[in-house]
Amino acid sequence: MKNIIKENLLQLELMANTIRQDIIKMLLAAGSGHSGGPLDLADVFTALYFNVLKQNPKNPRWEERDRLCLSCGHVAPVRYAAMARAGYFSVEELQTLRKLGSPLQGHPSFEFLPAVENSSGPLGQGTSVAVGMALAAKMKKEQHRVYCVVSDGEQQEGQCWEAYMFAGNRKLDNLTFILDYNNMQIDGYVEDIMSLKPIKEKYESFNLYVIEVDGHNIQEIIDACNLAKTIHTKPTMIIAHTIPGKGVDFMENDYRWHGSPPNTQQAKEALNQLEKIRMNINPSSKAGFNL
Ligand SMILES: Cc1ncc(C[n+]2csc(CCOP(=O)(O)OP(=O)(O)O)c2C)c(N)n1
Ligand SMILES: [Mg+2]
Repeated sequence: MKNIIKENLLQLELMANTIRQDIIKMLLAAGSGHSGGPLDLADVFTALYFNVLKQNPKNPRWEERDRLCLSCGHVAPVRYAAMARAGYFSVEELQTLRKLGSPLQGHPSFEFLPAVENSSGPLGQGTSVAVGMALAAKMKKEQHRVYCVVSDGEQQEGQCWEAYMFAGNRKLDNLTFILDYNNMQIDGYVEDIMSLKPIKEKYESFNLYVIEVDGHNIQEIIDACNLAKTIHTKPTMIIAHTIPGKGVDFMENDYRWHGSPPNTQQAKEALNQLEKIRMNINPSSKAGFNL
């Protein structure tokens, strides 16, 4: 696959870092919410919103847009931060996360923010919504693609497998799932609670085309999304191997950060660490932040 220009890749890596910083600030302001999953999905959402998706942030319901469903709704902060940075709404609005009446509900609400495509929170449901959208596009001979981000703990929901079975059966090759394979769920490690292995073979037996990527390598994520467009007669599942809490050492690989926000001191430390990472990506790009 063709490499995207190195400078562009650098910009995307900086964007993922900015989104991680946004997530920390949002969670601090909200005083509740999920840290681990959103932080690890920053690279996936950067790839989607800043390279992959056909979209128009100023006209979010543009008919020809690609649809991005989020099935594991609790990781909403990463989607909101990516949307704000892409121009769907102001970055300042991120501070209203989880506030009464805000478009940025704790779990995405189509009613409050139609640009999210689907309301989600109950795990599993988004997979069926995405399959329905992909089927509808086929029936109407529309050219847009449907993307759906799912999580590994979510794979324990039977509904996911009904959706995959249907998608494979109907050869929905306009549909790409991305799995956040971070080995973390609400109260422990997926491997200990209910292993998904052998996950690649499971998906393949449901007639999905499977690609495995390093979920923190933006180039690999983009390449996989492009490869999926060339696969005919099968939906694609991109397994993104990720580290929960990515970028903040005391949050990484610790399931207690699944559903906890940082306090002020932890947020300061997290932002310091992320700022150091930013300086390593590009020393002349200091973001600056205030708490
Ligand atoms: C149907 C349903 N059952 C239970 C829950 C409660 N719940 C919310 S997140 C979560 C853990 C899911 O694992 P994963 O999405 O992999 O967690 P993460 O990687 O974000 O820590 C659970 C059980 C839910 N939202 N929906
Ligand atoms: Mg998980």
